[in-house]
Amino acid sequence: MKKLLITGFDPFDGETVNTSWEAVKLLADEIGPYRLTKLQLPTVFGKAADLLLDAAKSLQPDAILCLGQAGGRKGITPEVVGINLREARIPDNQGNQPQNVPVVEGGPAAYFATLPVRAMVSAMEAAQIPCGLSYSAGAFVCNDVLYSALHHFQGTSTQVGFVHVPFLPEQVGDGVPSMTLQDIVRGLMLAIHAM
Ligand code: PCA
Repeated sequence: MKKLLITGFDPFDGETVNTSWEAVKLLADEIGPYRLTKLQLPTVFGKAADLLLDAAKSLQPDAILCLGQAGGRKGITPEVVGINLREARIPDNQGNQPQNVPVVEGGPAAYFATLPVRAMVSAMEAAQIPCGLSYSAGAFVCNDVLYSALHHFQGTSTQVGFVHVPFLPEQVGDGVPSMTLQDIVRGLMLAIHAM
């Protein structure tokens, strides 16, 4: 079987859960051609990417799919691009709040995700799961991890991608979009099948 390293984040910004990790925990251990290795990452600049790359070094995965929570989004959104920028609106879980600094000193401005993001969206659309491509993963810890992994695996056969998922219904008040954990997990399974 192929090896998929799949990650979610710990709660941040005063939340008690992070949708991304709740979803990872519920995914089957085998999906399509992949055997999954699950890893929780801390919402901390630099540290999250270091832990991911350490895990990848020992696992040697065929693909890396990182998940993060993007409160306010209406659907499951594969990210098209990671940018070489750290710019935080809120502190991370260790109090870091960088402004206008690169993820990788001297690195290119951006990398495109190397997982088939369009096929992943098509598979979810066909099942009427709310979803869509996203052209910005922000400049917080999620983007940090995406850019770092794309930089590290550029030119190798390891495919890298990032998917943001919405809040759960229990995390939001009126007017803020959310998705049930069941729908998020169903969508992610379809997206992984399409990889
Ligand atoms: N979402 C944040 C970091 C951790 C998470 O789940 C982000 O979008 O950068």
